[in-house]
Amino acid sequence: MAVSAVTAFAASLCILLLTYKTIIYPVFLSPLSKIPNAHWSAPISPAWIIWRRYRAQNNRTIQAAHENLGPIVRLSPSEISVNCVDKGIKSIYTGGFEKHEWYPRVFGSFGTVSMFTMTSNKTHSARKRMLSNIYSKSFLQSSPHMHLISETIILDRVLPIIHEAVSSDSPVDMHDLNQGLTMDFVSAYLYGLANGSNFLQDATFRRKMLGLYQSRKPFEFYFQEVPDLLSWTKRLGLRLIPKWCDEANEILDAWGLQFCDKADECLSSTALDVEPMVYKHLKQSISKQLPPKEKDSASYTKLVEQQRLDIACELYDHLTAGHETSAVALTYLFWELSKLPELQKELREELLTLSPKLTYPRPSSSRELPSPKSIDSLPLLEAIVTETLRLHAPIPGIQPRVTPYPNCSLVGYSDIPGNTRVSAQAYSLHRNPEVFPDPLAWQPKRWLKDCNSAPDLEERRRWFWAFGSGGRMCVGSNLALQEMKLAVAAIYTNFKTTVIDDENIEAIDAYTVKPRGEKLILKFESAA
Ligand code: HEM
Ligand SMILES: *[C@@H]1O[C@H](CO)[C@@H](O)[C@H](O)[C@H]1NC(C)=O
Ligand SMILES: *[C@@H]1O[C@H](CO)[C@@H](O)[C@H](O)[C@H]1NC(C)=O
Ligand SMILES: CC(=O)N[C@H]1CO[C@H](CO)[C@@H](O)[C@@H]1O
Ligand SMILES: CC(=O)N[C@H]1CO[C@H](CO)[C@@H](O)[C@@H]1O
Repeated sequence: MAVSAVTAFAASLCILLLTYKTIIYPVFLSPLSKIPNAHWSAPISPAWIIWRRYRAQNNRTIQAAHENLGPIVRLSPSEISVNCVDKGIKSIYTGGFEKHEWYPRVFGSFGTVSMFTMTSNKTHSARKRMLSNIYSKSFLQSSPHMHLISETIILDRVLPIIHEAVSSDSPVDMHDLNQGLTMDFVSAYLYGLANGSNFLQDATFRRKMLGLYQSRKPFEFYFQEVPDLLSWTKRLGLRLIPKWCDEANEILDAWGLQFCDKADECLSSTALDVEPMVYKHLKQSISKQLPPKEKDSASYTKLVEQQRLDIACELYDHLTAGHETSAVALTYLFWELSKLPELQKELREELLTLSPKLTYPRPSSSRELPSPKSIDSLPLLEAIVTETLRLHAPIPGIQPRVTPYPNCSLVGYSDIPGNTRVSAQAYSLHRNPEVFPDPLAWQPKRWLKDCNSAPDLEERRRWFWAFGSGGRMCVGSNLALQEMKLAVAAIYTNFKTTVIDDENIEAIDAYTVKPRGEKLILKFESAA
């Protein structure tokens, strides 16, 4: 009798405690309980938002929540989303909140982490210091390597391909071509032009590798959002990720490592077409961390091998981050422009002010291109690129961080506990109608200085988040902008475009996007 009373008491105490911990505290007492719930179940379970993400509806779900409930919403017991600059992305991203584990879970490679996937602030800054200089705007604009890469890719690869399509009256799959263009650009800068990719001229290899790369995308969800489910099913001998995904990973890793090993053989070269800029720079900085070589060199050799993988992982990440995002941006830029012949004409007038002009075939045997600086300062071109990155941000989705200990304040809510997952998304920041009137319309001229619509240009720039912000902001933004502007300038100096087939052009809902149809078929005509 006494014993069962004690048991019953203990059991009810347990139930009470459990109820307190899983319902009463998160729903009524947690500081997070004051934040509007994106769904009634958000305070007690992450199931709702996980389900939305599984259905590939992350961006629209979060967008709808902010539209209905304002600049801060609660998505799950310990996840919130913000959609404002002051007290929002400024506190989180400029404030240096660390990255969530979400990144290394899905974007790791070679069993190690890159600058992009590192969560810790400290290790990240050490790596970023090694790399930011060679990706800075002034460095890239005056780099003789970039100069040669630009000349080669534009004059020997891109323009001849389009010129040929015009002569034979053939349509061009611009999305396919863009991926070749951006891969060739970034790989040439990473590993040297001679040992970089030549996707533009090798369509078969290009389609094979890009196919492998894209094939794994539908499975990112499992790594990102339900890693425990992955490890449990693995223990039970079940496969959520098909075997061919692992095989694709192996082929891509081997490809990335091969680039590095080839670059390593060319370390002593200073020839402009061979010297592997990023590879060399990173290798030099990282090997400074090696201890002096000792007689018993087993551990030394192990360290050297680890560094080989660290470098391969870092550069593989630049290769993938670098080609996919810029290619998608170019695809949407060509799509929007192809619907507006008048704007193409205006752009061409601006491009013809460049000196020398980017006309093709080259008037004489000259291969000189206009300086990157002069291309960069064309206002309409700048506006067209910026507006494309606003409306069609290549990374429109969440960039998850964790709140610092012991607590912090966001959007007027204080005492937000440490280790709360928090994110913002470009998709929503870029659709605020108070900052971007008529947000769904592609209107490059909203970025021009003499465009007087309120709020002012400075405010619009503050809300522009295509490259993120703060310490973890995109390191490749200057490279991306320089290559994109050059490609657009070279093409619209010479050609007019119209859409032939843009079926399923709308973006998939993912961290990095692409058109659902994975194509954009354009007709090119000579502009002259
Ligand atoms: C239009 C083109 C591009 C867009 C829209 C873009 C966008 C972004 C964004 C939003 C982030 C922050 C991601 C996050 O915190 O979740 C990022 C980071 C990064 N991007 Fe880009 N990117 C572009 C091109 C490139 C290129 C060409 C490279 C190649 C070098 C590159 C390399 C990186 C790296 C290494 C990071 C991690 C930086 C860090 O954590 O410090 N990106 N990018
Ligand atoms: C991360 O670094 C930034 C500076 O880059 C700093 O302001 C911030 O406090 C750091 N955050 C943490 C959690 O250490
Ligand atoms: C939040 O942190 C401050 C110290 O920065 C501390 O004084 C305060 O008690 C904390 N609030 C809660 C609810 O833990
Ligand atoms: C990347 C992207 O924009 N994905 C989707 C976000 O949600 C809207 C609907 O709200 C879709 O139209 C987009 O395709
Ligand atoms: C494997 C490979 O293609 N390596 C090349 C890298 O670039 C140098 C310089 O042109 C060549 O000599 C190598 O053959």
